[in-house]
Amino acid sequence: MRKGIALGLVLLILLALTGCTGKQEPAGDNSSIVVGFSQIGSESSWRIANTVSMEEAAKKYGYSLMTDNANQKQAKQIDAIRSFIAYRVDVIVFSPIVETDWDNVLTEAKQAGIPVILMDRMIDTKDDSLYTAYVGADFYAEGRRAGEYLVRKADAIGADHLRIAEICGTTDSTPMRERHRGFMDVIGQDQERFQVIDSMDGDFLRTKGEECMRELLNKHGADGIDVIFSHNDAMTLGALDVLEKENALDSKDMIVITVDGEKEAVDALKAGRVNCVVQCTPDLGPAVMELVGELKAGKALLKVNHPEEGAFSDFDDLTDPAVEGF
Ligand code: GYE
Repeated sequence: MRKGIALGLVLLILLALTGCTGKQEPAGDNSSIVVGFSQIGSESSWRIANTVSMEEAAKKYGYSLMTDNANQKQAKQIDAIRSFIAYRVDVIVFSPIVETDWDNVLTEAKQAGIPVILMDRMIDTKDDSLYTAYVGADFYAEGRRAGEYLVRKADAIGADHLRIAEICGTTDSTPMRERHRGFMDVIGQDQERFQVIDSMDGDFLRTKGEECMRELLNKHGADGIDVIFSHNDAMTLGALDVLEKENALDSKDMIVITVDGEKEAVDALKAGRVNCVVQCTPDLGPAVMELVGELKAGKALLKVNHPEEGAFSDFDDLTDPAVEGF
């Protein structure tokens, strides 16, 4: 009997200490809500700005954020998610580097009762219950915007045959697949006029963008390329470095289309080195933390949450202060 009372007391003290009394968190102090965040890496300015957005938003909402940087390795992301499960975080947020092979670890999270929010990229799964919500860009729409710009540009300059070199993001990642698909769905309507002569994997890295551009110049020569469609600014800036170093643009006009909208790329647009910047916002932190709050309040979440985005190009008034990068 005395043993039972003692045990009850210990339990009560533990509940009081851990705050697990089933009551709502006191307003203004959310620090007991732990968000485990697995980030892909630091491959681009986009990624770095995205990490900052997550950290600042978590701070604003008062949540404790546990961040792990996977340095571009899926295995490291899986390890991080497993350690968040072991730690029993309240919510797992992660940006899947590629779309495939997440079912096992996400089933473990589900069995542990920990909700998962996908941030930035999607997964390929037959079981949608493995994630609670997705916050990220509509990459297909971004690809279409790139294609629509090219059609408009071709009309404006009266081009009837354009040879396109595509520098792609990480193979099997959502932005790579969907930007390509959206772009092709627009330009593929007119295969006589728009010919994709090469598609290379630049892994969203500036250094790989340089490598791809060198290879493209070796294979086709500057004269054989009319358009570069690059899936992110980092690779575009790397490609431009090579083109300019090789003086490849002296006698040749290339149409350069890029995605993201970081400051250096928007400055390159203003300077006439780039023709079109399709925007992709890295500032996803506030929307993610808002969803964490809704989850904790027991609300049902909207499954897919896209930010609003657009594009800047040489058809716009580039002195407009609204034309700026992140
Ligand atoms: O475009 C690129 C980054 O997933 C949207 O990843 C993101 C992409 C972004 O490395 O710069």
